[in-house]
Amino acid sequence: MSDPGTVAAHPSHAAHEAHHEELGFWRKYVFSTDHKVIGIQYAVTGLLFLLFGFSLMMLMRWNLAYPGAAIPWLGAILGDSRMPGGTMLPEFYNELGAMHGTIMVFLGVVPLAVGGFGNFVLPLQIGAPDMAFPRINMLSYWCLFLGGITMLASFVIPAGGAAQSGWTSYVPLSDIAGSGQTWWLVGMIFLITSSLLGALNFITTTIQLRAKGLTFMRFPFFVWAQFVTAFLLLLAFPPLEAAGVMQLMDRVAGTSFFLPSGLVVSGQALTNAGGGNPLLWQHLFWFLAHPEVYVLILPAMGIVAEIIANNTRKPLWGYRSMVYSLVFLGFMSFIVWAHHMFMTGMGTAMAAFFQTTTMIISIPSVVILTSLMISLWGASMRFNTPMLFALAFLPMFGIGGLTGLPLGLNITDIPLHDTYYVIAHFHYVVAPGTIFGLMAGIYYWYPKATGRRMNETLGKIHFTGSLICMNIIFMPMFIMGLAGVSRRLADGGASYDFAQPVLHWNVWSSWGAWTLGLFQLPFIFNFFWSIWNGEKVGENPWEATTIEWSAPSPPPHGNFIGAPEAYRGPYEYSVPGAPKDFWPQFEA
Ligand code: HEM
Ligand SMILES: [Cu+2]
Repeated sequence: MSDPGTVAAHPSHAAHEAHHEELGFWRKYVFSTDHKVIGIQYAVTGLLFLLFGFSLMMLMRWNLAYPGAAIPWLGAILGDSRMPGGTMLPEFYNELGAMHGTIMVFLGVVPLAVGGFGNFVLPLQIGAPDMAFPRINMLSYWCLFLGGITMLASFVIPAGGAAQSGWTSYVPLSDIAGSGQTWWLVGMIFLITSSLLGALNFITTTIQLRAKGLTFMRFPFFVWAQFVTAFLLLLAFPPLEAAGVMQLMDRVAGTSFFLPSGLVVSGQALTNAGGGNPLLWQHLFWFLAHPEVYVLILPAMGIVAEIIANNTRKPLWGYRSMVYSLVFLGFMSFIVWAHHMFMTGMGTAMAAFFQTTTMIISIPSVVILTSLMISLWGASMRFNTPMLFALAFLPMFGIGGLTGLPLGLNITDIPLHDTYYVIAHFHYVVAPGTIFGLMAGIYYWYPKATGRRMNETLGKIHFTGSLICMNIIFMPMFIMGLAGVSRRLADGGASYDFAQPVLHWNVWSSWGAWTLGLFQLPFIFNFFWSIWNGEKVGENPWEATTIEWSAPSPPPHGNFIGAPEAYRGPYEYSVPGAPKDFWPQFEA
């Protein structure tokens, strides 16, 4: 950071420097190496993909509520290979289902939660001028971009459309599926590469670029959450990258990593060498995908913790135990994966191991959630939009988490496996859970990114509608699942006799989903409108304590005027005897 006095004394030098720093449009906004621009690129890309994944789901919900009923004008657009006469083919439903899952997880939530919030907020919160490796940061965004383009392209390629084998791409089905699966694999390889590059960058940045005085135990909880998330990405993704390459070779190079001997497809024996093991894919997939669920939830938890501390005007209750829980949870998340595989006949000894670790890993989540709830005790809260989303996160994530326990126990998972109960359970975690956390974060840090606040009235309409609709969508799915209705059925169970008494819930769920779509319109409007018309704010509009609020809004290139320093813990609110009700980390 240059001393302002020096600059004033050498105006010509300053002008010279400014001239060199002047970047053209492309370098400044497109191929930028500034973490804030990259963060916004990630966030906008993530939001667009969330919207796209959401649209796929709204189409699916039509067929689930009204199986076989035609949607006339869409039939004309999507063509006879998908919707002949406007009626959805089951193959097309499978395409929508596989791609909704893939897109929401890998192109929606992860880019927004890790790429967007991690990139924009983390360096600011630790008082760093940028990420440790700005060019690698740019590369990781563009890998994501290529992955996204590949996935999108798979919808329009001539032969067969996008992947249809579920976001889990179980073999042997996916090994012998149409060419969309090859595109899916190539896309995933780009997305995984992007995450690995990002993870390395976050870990190095967090350790190396901390402001003076910012010890680990003075980290805002959000920084901890991103730090642990980065380790999960770094250690869990390589097995899936390897597995993806292996599946690709099975499909295009005649190998049989996952193809058993003597496999008969449509009455004909496959000519590959055989000897492969389908269960190997499940192990490699879930070794990533269980930690991945924490990648989806931890950044949201971090955001919620920041917003709760800020709006209760109190320190987080049990900060240390929250941090220890987070780290413990990170370790444990690598030894629970086979709870997704109780149906594979792993035997009682293995099942006992994995159900025990699964019960143990629920403890740190409970500690974190309970600490956040106790933090609310006795507070005089400010109920602004970020806080409302953060508060709603708690019971929604709670429902998602608690309903997961029966799925973690062998004996109860066997009947519940592959039913709508599972869909309800994990959507409570990722939809009203994670998405609410991310929404809270958008409303909270928007003023830092733009210098303006989003409109509160529109925010509250967005919040109220979303909270009600989310529950109308997902509550009935528990009922349907307990009644035994399977997931991944194009007709939502209509062809099963036993499902008839609960089918009407599909109609509820679908109308809830479409109404939820309508309630996103105030958000989309607000997001753009506020860029120009939102209330102008200064550096610290929420009167917060963490370091990002000492930078100008929006922060300039290099972020801070003078290198920031941390003098105390992150949440010194309502300190007895202090002149204000908050004592920022960055004030001497
Ligand atoms: C409110 C928003 C959402 C709604 C209404 C919704 C609805 C659905 C529906 C109807 C299915 C298909 C179930 C089936 O065919 O059996 C599904 C599957 C899936 N969704 Fe969502 N979803 C939403 C948001 C999300 C989010 C945010 C994520 C992830 C971060 C996500 C991840 C998935 C995954 C991974 C699957 C595949 C499940 C499977 O493999 O069986 N969804 N969703
Ligand atoms: Cu799991």
